[in-house]
Amino acid sequence: MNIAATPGKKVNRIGLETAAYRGGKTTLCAGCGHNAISERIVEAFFGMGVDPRRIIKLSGIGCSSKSPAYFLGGSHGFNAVHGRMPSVATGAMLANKDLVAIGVSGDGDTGAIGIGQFVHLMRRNLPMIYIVENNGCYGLTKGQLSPTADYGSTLKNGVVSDLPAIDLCALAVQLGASFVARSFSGDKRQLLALLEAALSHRGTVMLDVLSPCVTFNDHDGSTKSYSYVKDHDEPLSEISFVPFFEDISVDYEPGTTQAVPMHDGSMLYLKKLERDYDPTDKGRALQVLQESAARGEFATGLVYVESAKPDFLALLNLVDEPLAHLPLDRVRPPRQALDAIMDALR
Ligand SMILES: Cc1ncc(C[n+]2csc(CCOP(=O)(O)OP(=O)(O)O)c2C)c(N)n1
Ligand code: SF4
Ligand SMILES: [Mg+2]
Repeated sequence: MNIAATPGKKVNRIGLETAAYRGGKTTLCAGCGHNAISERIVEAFFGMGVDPRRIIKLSGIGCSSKSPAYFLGGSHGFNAVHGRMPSVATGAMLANKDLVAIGVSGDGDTGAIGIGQFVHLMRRNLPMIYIVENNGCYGLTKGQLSPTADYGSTLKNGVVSDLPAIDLCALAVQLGASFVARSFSGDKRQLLALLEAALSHRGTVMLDVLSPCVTFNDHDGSTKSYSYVKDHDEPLSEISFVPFFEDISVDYEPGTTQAVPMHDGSMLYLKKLERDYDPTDKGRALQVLQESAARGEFATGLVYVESAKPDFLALLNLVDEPLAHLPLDRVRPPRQALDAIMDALR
């Protein structure tokens, strides 16, 4: 893909225009929340000036998992088997730790068939952005209830969800993800700020985005419809993001605004809303998620962050050069070394 900028067009800090961050034309339904998320991904990667050739897009199976085809057309991509994207992401990052990984999954892909893989990804804190486009149903297979469907909510045909919902944010916080956030596909400002901050974080970013399915789950009995989410969105704070390459000094009142330094030197400013919320307090994060869910509300914004936590690749103590770039003689023990091992076992 040619990513050279057209003269006269607005370019980002690495000289690329927005077109270099777009993908193919969407084939999802008009009005699907997933399309709005793809648009914010394009904006965030353009705004942060990430080189598309360094990015790997990953996904599983579902309408949500189709969406990487609609952004970052010049990046690497891997559309994995249903629920198995975390293993592929782990392998890709182990092979080339210089990549920027963004995974897009669905509430079915993550919360049902992929829950085992999800759990281990969260506890490993692999450096990647993991987005769940959460519509409370299996959109691609015509709208069956997914494990994030709220207890008591209904399908269009009246079938009631009679099991408790899995809260993927609570699970991620509890298991060790170092950046956990929830947003809504219809909240452009909050979602963009979270995506930009996600690109500045080193570790697993789990971003649960409520993303209504207009075709199968946008009716009155649903708690993942546009109108329900709009009416029950409880932002934890108002988020402003200042990237490391912009020299902006922000006036903020300590006490009402919390400044969160990011791994790359960017800053996140969180203006506290109704409650006194501190996203570095794990216990409080879990408590707030539980309390808001019990009220039938969605706490949105940055739920939990632990900037200094070592990521999985740091724990493995890999050499600086990406493994995929090492010549064979540096990754394969010489014959003499293998012979010595065999002799020692005789
Ligand atoms: C191994 C396997 N089992 C089941 C399916 C059928 N299937 C395809 S997508 C899907 C669920 C998708 O739901 P979700 O991840 O929430 O994505 P959405 O379409 O809602 O965005 C299922 C069960 C499959 N493709 N492969
Ligand atoms: S079926 Fe639902 S989830 Fe799938 S593209 Fe259409 S609106 Fe989106
Ligand atoms: Mg879904």
